[in-house]
Amino acid sequence: MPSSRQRKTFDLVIAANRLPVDKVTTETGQTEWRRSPGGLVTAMESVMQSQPGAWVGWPGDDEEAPEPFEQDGVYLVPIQLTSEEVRHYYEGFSNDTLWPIFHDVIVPASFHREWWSAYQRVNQRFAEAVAEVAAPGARVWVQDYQLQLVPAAIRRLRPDVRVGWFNHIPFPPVELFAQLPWRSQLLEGLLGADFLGFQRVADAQNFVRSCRRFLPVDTKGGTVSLKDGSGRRVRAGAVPISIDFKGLEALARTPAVEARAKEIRASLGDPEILMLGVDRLDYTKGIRHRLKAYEELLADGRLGPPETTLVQVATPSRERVDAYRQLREDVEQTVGRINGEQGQIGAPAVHYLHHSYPREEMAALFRAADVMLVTPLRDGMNLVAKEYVTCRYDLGGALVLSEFTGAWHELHQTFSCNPHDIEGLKQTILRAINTPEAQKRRIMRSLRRRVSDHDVQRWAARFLDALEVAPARGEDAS
Ligand code: ADQ
Repeated sequence: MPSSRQRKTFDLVIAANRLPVDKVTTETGQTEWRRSPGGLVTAMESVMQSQPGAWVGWPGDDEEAPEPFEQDGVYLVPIQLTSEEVRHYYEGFSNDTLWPIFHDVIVPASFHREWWSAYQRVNQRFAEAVAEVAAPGARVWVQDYQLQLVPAAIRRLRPDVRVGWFNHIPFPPVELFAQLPWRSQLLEGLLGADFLGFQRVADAQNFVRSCRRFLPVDTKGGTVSLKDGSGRRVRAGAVPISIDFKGLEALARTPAVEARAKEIRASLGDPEILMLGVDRLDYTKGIRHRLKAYEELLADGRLGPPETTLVQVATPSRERVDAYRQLREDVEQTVGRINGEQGQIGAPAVHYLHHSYPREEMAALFRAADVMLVTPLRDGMNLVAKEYVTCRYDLGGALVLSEFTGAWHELHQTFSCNPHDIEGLKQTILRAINTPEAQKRRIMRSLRRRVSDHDVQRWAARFLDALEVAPARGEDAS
């Protein structure tokens, strides 16, 4: 309800772990907020053009959060977290409990009751902030696994609003979800929503199966009917996320990006085959498997520098979580070994870059690469795959894509791989190199058609449409 501070209210409210801005300190020591360039921000821009909206999120540090402020037409509502909450809610429960369980337990999950307490507390804080800025009957769109208790908490505070939730990561099979000591509470939290969106049909099905197994509900297709006397029905469905196809393609076509792509190839010694990997440094992304396959191809003499080289860009990520520190050590050791054994003076076998880059540089890298290696062991979608094909308006290049990504379900005409099968992955890489150009161009054309028809603007519109038509109280959902 509106507070005594008379906050503004909005018909559309986004709640996401992070605000869509980063805090930067200028040369004069002043604090400024700069728009962070994620896909979600672009998607929301398209929605918020027609109506103003609010965005509730964490500014990304443990400093005192500022009062709500407006930037680029969006009303930003910062949620303050203490350093202990950052450790327990964010690094702990979100990234060391939920993330592994939702990604096939590639590394073991840690369970700590104090992390769970912090998760509950922070989720409640998000819900209260949403309740304050939502206009009567507003649509609230909650994002991702960090905020699974928010839908029910909002419903308790504001039964008049319509709540949607979108899961950017996979939803695990019942057998893995079952490990969570707080599985029922998480499901109950989600069932506060009217519509729950997932990347794949299989993710929505996994969610519905978990509801059936752990809660007293009825399910039919993608609809969960609550038996708590409310008569509520909640709908779960697949709405795969995408990217800003037009915006990125336009950037890739600029002369500056074209020139930079040529410059990159030249500075790598104009190799015949430039392979590229671009990932957050995360154990889900299959970087170790990719490097192993590449190392074996070099050792077998099937590939080698200077004719072939691999650029691996690995964005720093979650460096205070042990599994991520370990991964970084492993990857850097492997890169060192490959270069030590297979590199030549002036021609390393792997160029490893542990940095974040501006969008222009990423587009230039995509334009430069002959083979894009996207080999996750599990990934909700993987936007890098879609970005690569978007930048290849020349129909050049080849995408090697893991079956375990959401993207594969849309782009399966590509060079598919199972990254656990190192021998198979090696063969797929060679196939991506050796397939005749005409055939590769046909493949690239069909991949691009898919992404251009299903861009991020369409994703946001589809989600909001699904939220609109999701069954209301007591309605027949079949
Ligand atoms: P992520 O796991 O972060 O996202 P991804 O979908 O690949 O994975 O998105 C990463 C984004 O970061 C891409 O836009 C990419 O271009 C960018 N990026 C990567 N390295 C970069 C670098 N060094 N410099 C600059 N930019 C870089 C989660 C889920 C995914 C899901 C998305 C969206 O894990 O499965 O696709 O959310 O829902």
